[in-house]
Amino acid sequence: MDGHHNDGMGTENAPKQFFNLTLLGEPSTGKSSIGRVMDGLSFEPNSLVSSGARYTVTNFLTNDKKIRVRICDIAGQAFYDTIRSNYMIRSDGALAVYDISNYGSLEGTLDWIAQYSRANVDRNPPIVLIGNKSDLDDIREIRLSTIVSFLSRIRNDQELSANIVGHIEVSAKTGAKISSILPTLTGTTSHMS
Ligand SMILES: Nc1nc2c(ncn2[C@@H]2O[C@H](COP(=O)(O)OP(=O)(O)OP(=O)(O)O)[C@@H](O)[C@H]2O)c(=O)[nH]1
Ligand SMILES: [Mg+2]
Repeated sequence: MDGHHNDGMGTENAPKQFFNLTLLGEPSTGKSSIGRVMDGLSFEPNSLVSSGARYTVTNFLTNDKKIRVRICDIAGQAFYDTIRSNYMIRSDGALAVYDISNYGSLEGTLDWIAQYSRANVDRNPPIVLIGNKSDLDDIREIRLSTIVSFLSRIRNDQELSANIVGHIEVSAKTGAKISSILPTLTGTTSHMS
């Protein structure tokens, strides 16, 4: 496991606690790309397939509140469920990422959401559903109406008991809406777009 430290906001008043953010979703949906852009790095068109999990730490300012976020980027191809769950425990919130141009990637988030919710069953942390690659609008396979029914399916699933707090379409490539992610997840703003 490697990582880098981006402490661009000074350390004097930095809170000691981390907000542990977990990135979930099928391979190639853009989890690592979103993580990179949230970290203030530039979009990398030739992103490498992740293996295992990677942690990075970044400071964010949302509504005048400084939060220190530790992002755990899990490889979509982490097939072994037990290993995958180990990366999910003690998480404070998650992004369930799908690709708007790939219908299967939305269905694929279900397993991730179920596994994440089981791993944190005692605390029920918030999850934001993220439709990435909004720049690929001309080849989109997922519309907002699909998301509305998908979300009500999840909310009515007693067994799943997943705490989905919002949905946002973003683009790691253009940077669109990336800055809405944390406010939505931490409850400072709500989003359904
Ligand atoms: N057009 C477009 N391509 C994107 C966007 N985000 C990521 N990609 C591309 O999609 C591919 C996969 O991106 P990654 O960030 O590596 O995806 P990942 O979810 O981390 O994949 P795994 O590590 O295999 O689970 C790469 O070729 C990215 O350049 C986006 O917003 N728009
Ligand atoms: Mg990755």
